Amino acid sequence: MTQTMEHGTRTADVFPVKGVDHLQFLVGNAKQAAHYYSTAFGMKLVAYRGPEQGYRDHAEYVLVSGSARFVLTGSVHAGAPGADHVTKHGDGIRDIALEVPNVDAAYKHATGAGARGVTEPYDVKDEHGTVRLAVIATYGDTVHTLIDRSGYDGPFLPGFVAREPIVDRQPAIDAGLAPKRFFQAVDHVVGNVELGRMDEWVEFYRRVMGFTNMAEFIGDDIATDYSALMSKVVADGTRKVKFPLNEPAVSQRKSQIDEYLEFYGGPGAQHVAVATNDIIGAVDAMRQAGVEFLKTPDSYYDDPALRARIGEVRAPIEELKKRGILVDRDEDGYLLQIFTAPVQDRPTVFFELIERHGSLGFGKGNFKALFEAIEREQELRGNL
Ligand code: TYF
Ligand code: FE
Repeated sequence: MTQTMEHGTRTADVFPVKGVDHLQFLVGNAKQAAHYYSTAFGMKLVAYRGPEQGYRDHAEYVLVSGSARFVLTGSVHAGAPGADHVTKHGDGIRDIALEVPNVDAAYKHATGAGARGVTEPYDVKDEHGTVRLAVIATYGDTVHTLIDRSGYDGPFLPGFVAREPIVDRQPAIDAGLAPKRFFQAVDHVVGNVELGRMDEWVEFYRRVMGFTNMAEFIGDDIATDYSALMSKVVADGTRKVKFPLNEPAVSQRKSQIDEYLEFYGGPGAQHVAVATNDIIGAVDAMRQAGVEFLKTPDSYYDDPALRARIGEVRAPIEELKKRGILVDRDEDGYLLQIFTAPVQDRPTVFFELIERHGSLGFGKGNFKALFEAIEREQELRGNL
């Protein structure tokens, strides 16, 4: 097979990926986090492993919503591996695991292209079959586990046991207020890296995974005007896996990315966008369950330029305005999006709900309104 590695050329097949397999959150209290993602995010607990399974160090809860899978890992004793990650970063995302068709080939390509290998390919087995895994490092203390689960049909990974949902009734669903699932997939995962390092990480994903730059980016022009950040998006050839990468920009105000880097203690995953097909129902249900969303000022919706640009969308603007849902349109279609406040004590990880109608973008037209909303919160925290 010939591999084309020239800049800007799609590096066909050097690192095929099937999608994001799961996101692993290392947290201070996985039992309570599992409750939060069940009740507030409408996710379903499906698998567990812990001391009861002879797994001595951690309790791990696997929650799903459609194809989105979160693994919440907490230490069950002092000095367990990973406990230092929580001490340093607070609750955060350690692993953005990717499902690949061939772990050995992916690991060999990645490490050959300069990625740091964390764990060489190995098998784990139980009565449900065999899974092959390997781990490579990315920005900060974040890693990508590479997984081939084609030989396995159990609840998550060998060693995990099936678990019943924590809550079997969702009040908002019963009341007809919310969709059965608030979201069904991970749309993108954003990384924050240090000042001046964004292009290196874009290059890392190009070299290591054959990912290419998507057109959407936040450059110098936007950065100096209001965003205080720069951003580029890399994606695999199928556009299933999308990783925007942010770095702080030098500006008069302290960048929201600097705030993250300071409070997280270095680079890490900043936000997870989850794809929904009912953003209105999802926001209502999540808000009712106590999730805080960023406030969008009424002026956003009353701006005639915005109204003209976005045209007709599937819900009346009044319905979006009531909830603070943002709209953006490009040549391919439109999208609806909204952002939560940080979901832990530190101003670090947050979520985005995104409902796409054709648009493959990230809400470029909303950057100004969004970053102003983020900065208002940053100011309230005394970090601007
Ligand atoms: O993923 C994105 O690019 C959008 C916009 O700190 C965005 O969700 C970019 C940077 C940021 C917050 C949101
Ligand atoms: Fe996003």
